[in-house]
Amino acid sequence: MVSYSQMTYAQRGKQHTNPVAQELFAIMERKRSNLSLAADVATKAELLALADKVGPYICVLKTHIDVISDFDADLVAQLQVLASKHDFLLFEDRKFADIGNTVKLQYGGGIYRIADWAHITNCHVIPGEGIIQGLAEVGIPKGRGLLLLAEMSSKGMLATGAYTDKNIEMAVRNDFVIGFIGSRRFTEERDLITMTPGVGLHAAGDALGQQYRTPEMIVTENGSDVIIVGRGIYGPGKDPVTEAQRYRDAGWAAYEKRLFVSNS
Ligand code: 6AU
Repeated sequence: MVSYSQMTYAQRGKQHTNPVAQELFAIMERKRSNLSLAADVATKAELLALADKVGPYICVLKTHIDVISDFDADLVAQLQVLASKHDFLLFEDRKFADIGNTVKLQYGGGIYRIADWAHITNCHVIPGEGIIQGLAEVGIPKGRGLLLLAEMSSKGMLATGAYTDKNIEMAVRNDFVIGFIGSRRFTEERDLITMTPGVGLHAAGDALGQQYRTPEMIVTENGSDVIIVGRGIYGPGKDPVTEAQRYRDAGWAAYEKRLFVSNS
């Protein structure tokens, strides 16, 4: 059997059944980019400026919308305009972690109305499978997709072993789940996309437990599909456009190397 990591993103998009996954693979192929920007900035103006500058080089813009000090509905409208202009998806990194009934309210309502605009969001499965079912009730009618946090990138993280395995089992049997946050390809049972944070070309980590690995380790060796990069692109003294191009090229080269190595 051919592993999903031996197939091109275009091939995987054509045979996927989830609309968000289809669109993501198509964007990756069109833009030759498996780079997601983690845009962890503090204001609306900074977020919009960064998304507009880096937009041409990414397949996914990842937000933490609750850290924006002057959030308003217009920010979402403008992010949607930028997503169409530059051809990327919106991923709200909300990390839901409550019972099904509560996450339904958090995902669909409140100030942020995440399900109305975020193509992708993510959750911990610590409460059990009801969290996926609650989010799916809101997200499926809107054509959204969910990632499970099967692992984390930080030092001492507790998502390992049997807990990671449970994530995989739940992902396989829930169509709303399009993949994982984690460090590697997790299963061949169906085509689940792995997105990996903790990516850096130079730094080893930060003072608060973040750990970085290179695109080659993550995409070529571990079979992950999307690299998520934040401070490596917009950190102090960096030019975001230059760095985004660098990470886009490194991520794509790592993917092409994976195809070459696994098919030869
Ligand atoms: O590249 P950085 O370290 O500046 O940013 C990494 C981004 C941050 C984190 O909230 C997020 O990735 N993240 C996640 C996600 C995406 O869910 C999981 C994880 O295990 N580690 C991690 O850093 O926005």
